[in-house]
Amino acid sequence: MALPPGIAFSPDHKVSLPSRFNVAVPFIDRHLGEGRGAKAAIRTRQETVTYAELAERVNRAGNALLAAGLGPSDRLLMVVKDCPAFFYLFWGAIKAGIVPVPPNTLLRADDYAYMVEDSGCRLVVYSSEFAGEIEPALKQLGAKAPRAMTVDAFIAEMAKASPALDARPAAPTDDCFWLYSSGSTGRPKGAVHAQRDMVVTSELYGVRVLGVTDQDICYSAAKLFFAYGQGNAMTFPLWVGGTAVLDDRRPTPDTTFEMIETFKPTIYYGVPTLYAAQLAALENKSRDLSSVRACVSAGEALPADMFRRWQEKTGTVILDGIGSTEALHIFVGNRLGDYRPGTSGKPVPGYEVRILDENGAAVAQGESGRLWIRSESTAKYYWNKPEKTAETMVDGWLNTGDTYRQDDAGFFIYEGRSDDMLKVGGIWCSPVEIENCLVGHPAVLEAAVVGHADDEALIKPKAIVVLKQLGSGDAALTDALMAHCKKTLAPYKYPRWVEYVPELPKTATGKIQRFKLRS
Ligand code: 3UK
Repeated sequence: MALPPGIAFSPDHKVSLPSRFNVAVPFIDRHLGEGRGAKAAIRTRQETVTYAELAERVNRAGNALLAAGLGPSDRLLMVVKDCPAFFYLFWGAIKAGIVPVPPNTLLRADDYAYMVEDSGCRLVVYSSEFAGEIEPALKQLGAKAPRAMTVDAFIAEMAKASPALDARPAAPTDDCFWLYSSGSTGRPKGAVHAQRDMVVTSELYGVRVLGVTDQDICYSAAKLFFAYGQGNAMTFPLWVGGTAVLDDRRPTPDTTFEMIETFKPTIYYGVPTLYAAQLAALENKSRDLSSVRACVSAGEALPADMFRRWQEKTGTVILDGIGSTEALHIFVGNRLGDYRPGTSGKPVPGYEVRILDENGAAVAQGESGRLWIRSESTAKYYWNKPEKTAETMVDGWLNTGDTYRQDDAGFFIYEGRSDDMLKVGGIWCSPVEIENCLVGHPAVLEAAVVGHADDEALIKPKAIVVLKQLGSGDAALTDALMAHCKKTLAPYKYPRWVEYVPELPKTATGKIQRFKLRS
């Protein structure tokens, strides 16, 4: 595929961009000049949006945001399900010089109240499905709350807005959009990405590793709010003039297989938890995956056994790759001609990757160490968090927080996190947050949460609880604790097992020693 005018990559995969440009032009407007106006950019169960319609609606959305009083660099918090309006808001904002911030849509009022305040956003646009969390969040902020409207109300504003909008010029390294990422302690951090970052991930991983072209139909069970989903089903197809398939439902084996059979995607992107559930469903009913030329997995490690069972059942390989919100997409990944089950693959061209020991020296081949990466797609900084920025981003290098080693053939093998963070269904889960929630239950004195492997070898949270009343908890209390967590936290965070103990192992300074509880 020819690169858009004015954009080039050097032989060592460094991007060159015009000094003044707007990234909405190569991703959206370019396709009109290249004759794709009538081609489907987005397909959903309800509608098809052509590239011409997309470009016009992006302009209307940008104008509607400007009319709502947002100006250059103002933030738009968009809590939007996977639907075409996600594209209109995201690209309309960028084209108008406004910074879109799409958070995880599974969070609770408290999380949103924090993000509204932290981001200082001027407007919140939300799918009405999320009103039950967004409206209390805004109420909680009282007079400090910004304006808010539902996606439906915003679409009505778009209808009144002009269909023409000039792209606001920016430098390739100017702030463009943010993604919130959680840590083991403290609140989520807004990772600030630049204009060029989506160009880099789309070309280096999308085109050069996956081989995405305008013939591809991309369907991602991982949602657009996740950096993984954003690349999979928005930036990669838009970069090459392909088609994105979106579904607003919670992904289950039934919905995902139905989408694959109906829309016949050529690339399917999932997460290990979902692949496990899909494999279980394939035991009872065979499904037609013949359109799919490649499956991709990320978010957490894909067990080798799952790779083999999937290949046996479907005839396709799953390409596991590790990415992060800060790197924006996959930086070490398997590829079609070069994969090894049970590994994260090899560095994506253009990503410098190092495994370092505690002193910052490169480890010997085969030894474990901390994974650091450097590339042109990594976030510039965390909003309002200079210390976290300084810890994580050092001289242009990004500390991934993951432990890795390389096998003899150069494949990277995941060995766990260097912090206590868990990945559940590919989404961050902080043990501390779950512990705090458990301690909020009247029966609980103390709690520790660790990762525990389920039958599929996938990690889920397990709680080890000390009760106020001596004696062990029973099944009814376990159910009550699980229900308490589901109600208070994003539902995927509840502990799948609860164990009762008389006391927790602690350091001299009283810190829970979670590593002693892992099993
Ligand atoms: C872990 C993996 C083992 C790892 C992401 C693809 O997951 C993504 O971003 P997050 O910021 O989390 C990053 C962390 O998740 N991880 C991700 N993929 C793998 N561990 N094997 C894997 N294949 O701890 C990493 O540091 O939520 C994934 C593309 C974009 C993304 N943002």
